[in-house]
Amino acid sequence: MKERTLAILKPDCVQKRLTGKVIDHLLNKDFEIVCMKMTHLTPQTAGEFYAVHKGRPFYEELVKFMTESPVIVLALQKENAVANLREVIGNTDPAEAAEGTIRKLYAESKGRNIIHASDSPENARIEISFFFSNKELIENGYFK
Ligand code: 3AN
Repeated sequence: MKERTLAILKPDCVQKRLTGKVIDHLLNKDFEIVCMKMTHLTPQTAGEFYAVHKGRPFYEELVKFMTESPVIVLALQKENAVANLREVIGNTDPAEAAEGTIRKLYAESKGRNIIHASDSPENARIEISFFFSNKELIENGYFK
């Protein structure tokens, strides 16, 4: 089975009306959407999702930012999806991100950096089940 990963189009992506462009970018890189929704995170949900960063200097700012406006959450699949999506999104700091990556193209700073992607297969499983139930996830691929 193809690997799955989780992406979040962050509030800056939604506010700048870039969601279509970013989803198109993901489709052009052969990521298949397994489930997708728009949701407005509460401080509690955002805090829980980013619990690993609790205590770091940017944690409060990160939670505040992630609750500024709705986000779009996507479960994606592809061969080697986790590592591949990290490559496609680029470095956390857009100034360091490679040419052609989503963050290089659209992000303005380390904090407001357009998109989240799971950083390991284990975290991908945890993050997908944080947002979606098994019933919601399409089982097989549909790309022709
Ligand atoms: P990534 O999103 O590339 O996996 P992480 O996991 O190191 O990066 O950080 C999670 C999120 O925390 C980032 N997407 C970014 O929004 C925020 N963040 C990380 N480092 C900083 C920083 N130095 N200043 C502000 N925000 C940061």
